[in-house]
Amino acid sequence: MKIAVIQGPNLNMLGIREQHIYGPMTLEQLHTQLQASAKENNVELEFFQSNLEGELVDKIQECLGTVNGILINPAAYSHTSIAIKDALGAVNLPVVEVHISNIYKREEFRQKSITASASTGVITGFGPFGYHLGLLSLSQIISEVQANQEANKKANEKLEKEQKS
Ligand code: CA2
Repeated sequence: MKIAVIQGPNLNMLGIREQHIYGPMTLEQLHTQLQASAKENNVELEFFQSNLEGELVDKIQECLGTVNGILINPAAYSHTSIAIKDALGAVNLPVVEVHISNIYKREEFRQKSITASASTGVITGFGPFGYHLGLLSLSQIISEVQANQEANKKANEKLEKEQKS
């Protein structure tokens, strides 16, 4: 199973500024930790961070046919980007949106996520641990999707055999 971890604008600044909001962990440290727990669960991760909306859209489009799910923190674009919401909808993959801070406890403009409606679920306010929760839930969802696809395939094969005989 392969998952893309996509990080939006300014997340490359984690641990460097605004530690009172986002904590002391750098993005590199977070990715190293995430990689370790993914490895334990036989999940392959691919990491991507960009400050540019179009690059994030391109990356999401690339996920079609290359990964089984997307773990994304669209950061400030969560509150503004119809382009990212549409890209997430277009690839039609399981998506978990993560926010380090609790966006509902913050300024009014952060309390609405446009991208969230294209996600399977949202995790917000658990700090960097939210990425681990996101990974766990996403791998569970992907396993369920794969099991359903397998069951459908078998049922169709059975039906075809029955129709032929
Ligand atoms: O809580 C989150 O994860 C956010 O997605 C983080 C975004 C913010 O715009 C969202 O409203 C909530 C900000 C990303 C990190 O921004 C930094 C800015 C300066 C220093 C460190 C991080």
